[in-house]
Amino acid sequence: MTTVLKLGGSVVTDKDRAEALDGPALDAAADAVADALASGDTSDLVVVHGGGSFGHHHASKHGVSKTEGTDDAGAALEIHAAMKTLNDFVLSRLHERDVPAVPVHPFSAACRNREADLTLMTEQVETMLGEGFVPVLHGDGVVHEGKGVTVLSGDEVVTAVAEGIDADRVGFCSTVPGVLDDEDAVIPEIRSYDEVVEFLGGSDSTDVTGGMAGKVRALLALGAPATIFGPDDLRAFLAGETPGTRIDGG
Ligand code: IP8
Repeated sequence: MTTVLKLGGSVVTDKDRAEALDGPALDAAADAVADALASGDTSDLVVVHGGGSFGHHHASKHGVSKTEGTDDAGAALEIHAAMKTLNDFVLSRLHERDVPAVPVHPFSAACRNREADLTLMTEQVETMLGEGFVPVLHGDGVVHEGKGVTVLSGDEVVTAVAEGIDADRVGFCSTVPGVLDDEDAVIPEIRSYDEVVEFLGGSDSTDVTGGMAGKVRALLALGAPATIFGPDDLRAFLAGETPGTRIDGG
């Protein structure tokens, strides 16, 4: 059973301060991952983390987004370096708990064409899993035909890696406990975008920030069932449960 787990950037960093971790939240997530692997509840696990106060700070400083690129290698390197720093923190918290985590930096394994279609190499991820490692990927900069370097969100990495390795389950640990309706109650299951369009702002709403609408649309198109849940439900997800909102486009 192959699982892809996204740790939201807002979960593991302090978004109000540049390059600041949320240490207790990252420790709690690393504890949950280590316990799930030690108990055998989870076996083949890929972790992806977002940018939080690391990547986004540098990307906005240089005016770089998913659609606006830079051809300044120094700016691209600054964004990438910030994400590598966060990746190092995530890896070291996992290693402290004997999780055999290894890095995969999408900057060097991905590209976008002129139509913004993403290609992410995943053979190395499969080989790492086969060797018993836990690959840890992240949102990053990505070279983009005609635009230099643009932002690659952790959400895009999740869908690309899940498709590439044919994952069985996908989980998004986010700051909210799931997709919420207009009374802030968690919607337990979403099978089509039409069911939730009234809560997510319309099927043509733009999503440049990795918001919930874009996330739901991408997950409905994914082959594997996905779950969006809050940090308190991470252990339940890793134990095989489907807390929060289950998204399955069939
Ligand atoms: O936090 C963004 O990843 P996200 C990565 O998943 C960068 O949107 C470089 C800002």
